[in-house]
Amino acid sequence: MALERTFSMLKPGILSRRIAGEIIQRIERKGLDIIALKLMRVSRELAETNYGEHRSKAFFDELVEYIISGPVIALVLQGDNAVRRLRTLCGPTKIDDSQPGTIRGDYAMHINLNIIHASDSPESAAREIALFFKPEELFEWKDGNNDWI
Ligand code: 3AN
Repeated sequence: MALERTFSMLKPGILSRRIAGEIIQRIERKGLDIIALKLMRVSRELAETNYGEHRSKAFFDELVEYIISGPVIALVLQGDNAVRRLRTLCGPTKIDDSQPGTIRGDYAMHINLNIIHASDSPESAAREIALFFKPEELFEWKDGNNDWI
């Protein structure tokens, strides 16, 4: 299996709804290693760069305004097939396709407020991690629990 890193962002709204702990707990319980985590405000420039592929879409301005509207929690997660595993945990982008049990299925009502970002490929993950974190902000670790998951 491929050991991968992926990038995730808990979007604004998570803090004000006081559900950051619940979401992070789901990620931890799945077995992904948190190797970087920070609370930050995303600048307009960073938001526009991160979502650059959607620049021509009608929802782009609204998406950028939402991402910069309050602090986010940025994470780097590591584990076997981490990119796919985290996407599965989040559920599909379209809320009506997100089953109960997934993060979006359980916590989100609207596509534009779908509460969590997860990289869609190892290449996107590498690009996004580099945008949000310096290399020295990443900490790999191991403990005995890895033998059980
Ligand atoms: P994902 O984040 O699941 O990879 P993308 O990359 O298609 O999904 O979309 C990025 C973000 O843009 C989504 N998380 C969502 O917040 C927003 N978004 C995507 N499609 C729409 C839409 N049709 N209307 C409003 N917002 C959207």
